[in-house]
Amino acid sequence: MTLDLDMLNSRHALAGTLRFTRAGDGPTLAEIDNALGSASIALEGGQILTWAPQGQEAVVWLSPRAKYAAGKSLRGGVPVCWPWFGPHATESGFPAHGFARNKPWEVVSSEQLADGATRLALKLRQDQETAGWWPHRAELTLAVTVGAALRIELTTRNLGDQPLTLSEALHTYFHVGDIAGVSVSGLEGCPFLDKVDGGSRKIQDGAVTIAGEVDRVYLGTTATTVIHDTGLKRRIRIAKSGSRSTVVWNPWAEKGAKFGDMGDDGYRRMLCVETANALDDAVTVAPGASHALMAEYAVEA
Ligand code: TA6
Repeated sequence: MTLDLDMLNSRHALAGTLRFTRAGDGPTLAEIDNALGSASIALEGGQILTWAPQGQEAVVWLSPRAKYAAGKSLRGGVPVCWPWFGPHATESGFPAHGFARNKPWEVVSSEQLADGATRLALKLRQDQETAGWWPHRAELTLAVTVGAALRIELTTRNLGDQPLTLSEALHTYFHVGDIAGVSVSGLEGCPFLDKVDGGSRKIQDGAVTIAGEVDRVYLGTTATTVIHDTGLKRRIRIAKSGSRSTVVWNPWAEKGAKFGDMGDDGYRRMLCVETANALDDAVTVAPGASHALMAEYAVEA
C-alpha cells in the first residue's frame, strides 16, 4: 500500500518544519526540522529513524547498511515492539517483536508547539493478517514530539470487552562514539534476565559496561537511565513512564556481522537501551482503558 504523498502533505505538512517525502521505492518519511532538532519517521512501521538536537551528532542511530523492505523494520532507529516483545510465547512462526513495526501507520495529526517542538501522531493500521496473529480490538497510537528532547508515547486503547495482556518496547538504537567507552547508569542493584547466559536471573552490580554481546531484560525498574559516552563526550538521559522493564542490548561483532545490515563495525557505534514492559512486566489493559508507555531522551554535554 503506497501512502499518497500529495494527500499527506496537503493534510499534515507544517510549513518550514514538517513534510512528507519518499525517495524511489524507499519508505514514506515524515521529515521534521525545526529550530530545536530534526528527525525522520518512516510511516511504514511507525519507526523513528533519526533524531538529533540542532548542532548535535545523531542521537538515534540508523545503520549505514540499513536496507528498506516493505514489511520489515530498518536496522536502527526506534522499532516499535508490540503487542509482544521478543519471540511469540507459543507460535514460533509469528513475527519477532510483534507486528507493529512491520505494518503501515496512518497520520492522525501534526502540530507545531509553542515551545518550537513539532508533534506528530500516528495510528497503527491493523488488518486481516494482524487479526490472525492477535484477534483483539485495540488501537495503538504513537505520539512523537521532536525538539531539543525526543518524547515518544506509545498508547494502547482496549476497544474490546475482555482484558488485554501485552508486552512492548521502544527498541531504541542509540548512537555512541565507540562502545568501549560507554557505560549505562541507573540500573545498579536491578534484577535482570541474562539472555546471553541461558536466561539466568542476576542482579546488576554497578554501571553496565559492554565488552561482548549483552542482551539483558532488567525487570521491575522505573528508573531513568543515562548512557555515558566518553567518545562523543556526552550523556544521553533516558527518562520513562508506564514502563517497568529496561532492555540493554549490543550484538557485538559476530552476531552483528550475521545480521548483514549492521555495517562492519556497526556494533561499536550503537547501544540499544529499550523502554519496555517485557516478561514478568507484561501489562494488562482493562476493557475500555488505555495504557501509555513513554520515553524521553535528552543530551547533556
Ligand atoms: O532487544 C534485544 C533483542 O530481543 C535481541 O535478542 C535481538 O533479537 C534484537 O532484539 C534485535 O531483534 P531484531 O528482530 O530487530 O533483529
